[in-house]
Amino acid sequence: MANHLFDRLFERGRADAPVLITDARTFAYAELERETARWANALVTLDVRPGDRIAAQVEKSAANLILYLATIRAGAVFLPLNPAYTANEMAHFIADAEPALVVCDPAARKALATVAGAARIEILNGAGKGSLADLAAAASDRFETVAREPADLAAICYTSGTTGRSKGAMLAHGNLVSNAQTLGELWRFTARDVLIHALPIYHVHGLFVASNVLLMAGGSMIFQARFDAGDVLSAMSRATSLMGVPTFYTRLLEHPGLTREATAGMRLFICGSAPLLAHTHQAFEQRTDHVILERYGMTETGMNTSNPYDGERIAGTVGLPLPGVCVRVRDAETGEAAPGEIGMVEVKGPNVFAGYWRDPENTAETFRPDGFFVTGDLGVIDARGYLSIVGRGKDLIISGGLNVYPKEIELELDALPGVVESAVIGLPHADLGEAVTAVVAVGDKTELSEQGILDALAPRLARFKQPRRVIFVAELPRNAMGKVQKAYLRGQHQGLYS
Ligand code: MLC
Ligand code: AMP
Repeated sequence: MANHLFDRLFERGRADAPVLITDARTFAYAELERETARWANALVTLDVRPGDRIAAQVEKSAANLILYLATIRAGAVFLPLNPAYTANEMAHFIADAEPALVVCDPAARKALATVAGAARIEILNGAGKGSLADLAAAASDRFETVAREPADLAAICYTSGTTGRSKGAMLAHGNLVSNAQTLGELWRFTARDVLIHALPIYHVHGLFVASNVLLMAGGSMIFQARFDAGDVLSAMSRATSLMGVPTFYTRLLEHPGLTREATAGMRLFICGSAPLLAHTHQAFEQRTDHVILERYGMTETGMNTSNPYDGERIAGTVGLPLPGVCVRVRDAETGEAAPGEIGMVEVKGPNVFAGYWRDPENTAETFRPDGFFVTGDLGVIDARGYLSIVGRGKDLIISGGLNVYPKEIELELDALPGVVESAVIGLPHADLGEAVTAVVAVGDKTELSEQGILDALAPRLARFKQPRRVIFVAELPRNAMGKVQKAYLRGQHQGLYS
């Protein structure tokens, strides 16, 4: 079987079978393959060489997916970025990854030009002539896929580090091929499947779990630009499956259209990226008779565990290790934790990434000498082998399935005049799971207001990272070691959004 991710993605799909269904157009596999050839030729015209990084900060669209596939096909490395990032945030990704090309939407071009350095900027689509789409339209629909080995990079996905700056997780062809194949088989995806694809494709969930799995199975995707509960429900009569973050499921439950009848033709609902409350799991089953299948993963590893397809899907757990993936829970003092004991979740397998881009120090720190990757998640394995994620060893907030590292926000807050120091915490939020909340200690004479702080952060941080609320305190609570007691702050303010 082929090693190349691109070859594997196009191995099963029948030439005339639909693969990508958008409001504007349905692409068959053969059409999509030809489009990727055109776009790969366009990239070569722009001097993109194998191994070059191509950064894409664009809204979700068919062209966005085609750019990803064409990048892989041309032997280059795809670097997807949330279109919500500000130019300030983009500056770091571009300086760190040194992409040959930055692809953006027309409205972002001007701001990006101020931070792009030596990188060339191209518009994905639209805004008159001269976009990448125009270049591709004029190019040949034949392209010889550039050979790649399993260890060669296919993508770099940035994931925030504890230092407050994002690190690029290097994902190789072998990582992505093995994870998509394993998941497709485990979840029984076939050419008959139609996935409602409402996730963004700038993260591993929408890009590698959803898109790669469906393509590799020869199935199709109803591609929706963003999640809307009504649109997802409308698509269900034509679909077999949905992948989402917990917010998708809580929002579906709030919609009166979520009924047994509406979901009768669906075979599988999958959830991940953040903890799914057992209550949501049970409420969904009561309303629809479908038992959500929860799985667990992360940018650096792709997926690690999944509840079974046939066996019992247990609410509050993330299931069993995937075939070929070793998962262990380690106690800091005694080594391997016994069943029922909480410890750090560590993983090893063909899914685990090749390290952080140009960051050997952080890479070395997150791997054990025996090759296990330290996830930063705290878990417990029960007697049946099911893993539950019970907390995080890393200081991380997950809001609506998007990760926010408090340190990054704290650095911005601390730089504001009048702020003495700050602590950013996640508080329970019915819609987002956790809501980013700033606790700010200010000096005596400060004139700072909540709105003033939010306004100051707005141009610096993507909207999803901006605090929903700011709480002012005289000073931050600290323990005997002088460490800020975030758990205490979380307890104190846990009802803020209820
Ligand atoms: C958007 N906003 C968010 C937000 N998403 N704020 C906090 N958290 C979020 N996740 C902002 C919007 O800009 C908007 O700003 C306001 O909040 C309300 O917007 P909304 O209309 O409610 O948001 P919506 O566009 O509906 O998006 C919410 C969402 C979306 C949950 C549907 O964020 C989403 O699709 N999340 C999925 C993320 C994902 O794919 N994660 C996987 C990571 S990979 P304003 O200015 O209007 O107030 C990974 C590994 C793994 O974790 O295991 O999978
Ligand atoms: P990311 O860095 O965006 O890839 O996010 C990965 C993190 O999301 C993991 O380390 C976990 O903390 C969290 N996560 C993913 N899936 C789940 C899940 N099913 N339950 C709990 N946490 C999850």
